[in-house]
Amino acid sequence: MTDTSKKPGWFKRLTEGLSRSSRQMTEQVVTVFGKKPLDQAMLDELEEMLIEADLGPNAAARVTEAFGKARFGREASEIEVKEALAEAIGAELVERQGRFEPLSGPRPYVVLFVGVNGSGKTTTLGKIAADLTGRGAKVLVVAGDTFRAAAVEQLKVWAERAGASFMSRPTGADAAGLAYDAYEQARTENYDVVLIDTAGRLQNKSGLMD
Ligand SMILES: Nc1nc2c(ncn2[C@@H]2O[C@H](COP(=O)(O)OP(=O)(O)O)[C@@H](O)[C@H]2O)c(=O)[nH]1
Ligand SMILES: [Mg+2]
Repeated sequence: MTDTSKKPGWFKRLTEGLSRSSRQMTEQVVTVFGKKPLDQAMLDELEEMLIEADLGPNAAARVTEAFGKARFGREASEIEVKEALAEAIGAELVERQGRFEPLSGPRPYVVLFVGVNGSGKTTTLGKIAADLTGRGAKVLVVAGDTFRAAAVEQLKVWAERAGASFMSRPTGADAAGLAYDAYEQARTENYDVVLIDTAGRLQNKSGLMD
């Protein structure tokens, strides 16, 4: 078992950090846009803010354009600014929304989380696990990031919070073997979903991806 005394602190810091960054961002946007008619300089500033908030330059440009289209030359109240920005960001996400229906179709449904370090694999896995167990699914969370001990601990916290089962191996163990065994176990024990975390890698590193 992990040292449970550490968990609330870690989780609290995480959620506080997340809400702090989105709050700062919103306050910044409202300060810049709430007071006068929207002009190009303000749009440039918005684009910069979005890039600083890690949106990616292309997405930032698209969101800024959509926001500008709706608001250019107009003064807006704080609530209107927030709504217009939320709408522009929402539209950006809808386009990329894939069909993710793990609870319909054959079981177990297996999801492998891949991507660059720090892109949010483990956190997203935790959120999805919580959503699925909340809907009554039997979920197995697998620590396929066998590279770092801390990665295993981080995922274990998420699994416990979600009420999901958890499977891991000692640091350095073969990740593919673990994934295979997890799948076998999920089949025998009638799990609905298997969520497999992996160590970070760039998508173009085909050796690592394989
Ligand atoms: N603002 C924000 N931060 C996030 C989100 N998801 C993850 N993070 C943070 O990004 C960092 C890396 O997340 P993690 O899930 O460990 O990424 P991984 O390396 O891909 O597993 C952590 O500090 C997370 O708290 C998100 O949706 N929004
Ligand atoms: Mg991770």
